[in-house]
Amino acid sequence: MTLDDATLGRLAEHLETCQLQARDTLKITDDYPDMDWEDAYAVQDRILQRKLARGARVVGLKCGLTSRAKIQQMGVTAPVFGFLVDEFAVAEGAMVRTAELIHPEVEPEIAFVLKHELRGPGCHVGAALAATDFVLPGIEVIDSRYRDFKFDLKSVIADNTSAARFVVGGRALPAADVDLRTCGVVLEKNGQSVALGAGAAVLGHPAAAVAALANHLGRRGHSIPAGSLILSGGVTKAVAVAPGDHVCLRVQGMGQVSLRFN
Ligand code: 0L1
Ligand code: MG
Repeated sequence: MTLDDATLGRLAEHLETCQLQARDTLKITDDYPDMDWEDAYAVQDRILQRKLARGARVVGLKCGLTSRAKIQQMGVTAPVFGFLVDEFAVAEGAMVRTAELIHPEVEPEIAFVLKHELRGPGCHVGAALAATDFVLPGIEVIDSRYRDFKFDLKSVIADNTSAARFVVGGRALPAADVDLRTCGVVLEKNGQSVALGAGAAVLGHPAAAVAALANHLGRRGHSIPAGSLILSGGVTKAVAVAPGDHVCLRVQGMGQVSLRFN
């Protein structure tokens, strides 16, 4: 750690205020170039503590930057992990208010719900699948608090990996009933297909992202609790949305889930 407690708290307050007020900012490493990975996750933890203190509930976890498309789009090198709280959750087919967001983009994801706790290090695809109760389609709405989505990995980790809204829905399937590597994913905006992919785009198998999350938490003395919902990361690049847009994600064998924006 290179940052003291007061600085971590100040950065968390700054980034969370930007999120709540839909205001953008410059990346925080501009002012704190020596910030390390621990500092970055510590800022994220403090944002979570602020939300919990106001009565928020953790409803899940997320993996980000887990596909080549996303890594290339953002010019970064490694997966990142964040939290999902109830204020981010949107009902299937519901309206998302873009006035509450800075520059929202949507990502097609495969969501996992665990029936058993998953604890790393040492987790692999098999362990993640064995711990999975079911999988279902999910759309994540990301909204980096950084101006023009210009950031580095540490800044984006501190900003809770751009988490803003998400929806899950469609048809929940036992993981054993679907080949998550070859299942096709089609993201439509206003009735036109705008991004296509297959599950294998996510680290070779979306369950590998869940295992990576368990290993990340395990290194910090935590685990993924039974019952957790996990977004495994965008299968394709993210797609910008604007008021009036309707977005629908279809995942092979798992039906569809949609969102509208006003
Ligand atoms: O969920 C994600 O893949 C996003 C991670 C953060 C980077 C971004 O804002 O694109
Ligand atoms: Mg995502």
